[in-house]
Amino acid sequence: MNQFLKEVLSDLSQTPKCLNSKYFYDETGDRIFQQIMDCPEYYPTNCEMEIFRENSTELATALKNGFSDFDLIELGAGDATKSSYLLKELIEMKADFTYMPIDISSSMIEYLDEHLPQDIPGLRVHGLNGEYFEMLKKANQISSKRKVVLMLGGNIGNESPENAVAFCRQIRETLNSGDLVLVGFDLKKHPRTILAAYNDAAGFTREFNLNLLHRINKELGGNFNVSDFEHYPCYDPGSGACKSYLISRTNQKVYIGDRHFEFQEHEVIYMEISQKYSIAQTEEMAVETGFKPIQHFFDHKKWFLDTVWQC
Ligand code: AVI
Repeated sequence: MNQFLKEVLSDLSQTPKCLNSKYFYDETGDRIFQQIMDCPEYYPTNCEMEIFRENSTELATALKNGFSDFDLIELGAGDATKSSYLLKELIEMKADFTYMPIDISSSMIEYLDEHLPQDIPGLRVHGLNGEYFEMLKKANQISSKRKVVLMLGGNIGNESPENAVAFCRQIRETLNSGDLVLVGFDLKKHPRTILAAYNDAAGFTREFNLNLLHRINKELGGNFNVSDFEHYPCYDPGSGACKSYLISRTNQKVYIGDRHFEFQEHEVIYMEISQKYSIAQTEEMAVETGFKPIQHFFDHKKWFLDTVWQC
């Protein structure tokens, strides 16, 4: 049984039912996520872009940190738009480094391997296609140079705070004393600003969530009647958890292959968490997971934080 099917069957057997937001990103999901990033309410991408655009020299200096040579690893590099600012700056500084983007998408890695050295002459790229921890291990086998690891986009927010701590600990275990990481956190701000970002007027976030039901229908032989589910985002300013749910509009039975799942009217499927942090909470997380927070970079509204941690 494939991993996607296994997880979906197990997640829909939980109380409350849930699905894993890592499965949002099929081809349609990627396209919808691009629309979310372009919509006026969704601020995190623009904030982090501003940090990279406006602070590229300071960022490059902080990450180079006097190393003569190092490997710059990016977890979930995507098309590397943000990191390109940093890569250009490091090349201008004549830093001796290899950029190692890690991504689950093989076409993205092929694209980066081919295009980045053309766009940024002098850049050495060694793309790694696969799961984060497996590829981090591989990066350590390929080279024993100092490591600088980028974890951008606020992706860490898509883990519960407990899982985020476990994730950082696991990253720390793959690194050596003195290595650096740069982590992007979406910060707590006015609750209405946050809720609006996950409840955009054009309905892209709703489509993003519902697309996972379409994906289950297409790939796993499901028969979700997608219009029988309503998207319900909410933000708890106390805990900083922004969560999205799909709510069954009616009593219904859904088949996935030969398994079926009963839904009561108003029953939920918990879809995604986008956890928001205070600056102090990010610092506590660093210390709790074996890092030392070294330097903070903010956008001008202080809505997003890219923070440098040292092992
Ligand atoms: C990828 N990740 C950081 C996005 C977020 O903000 O949690 C995913 C997303 N979900 C809904 N809108 C965007």
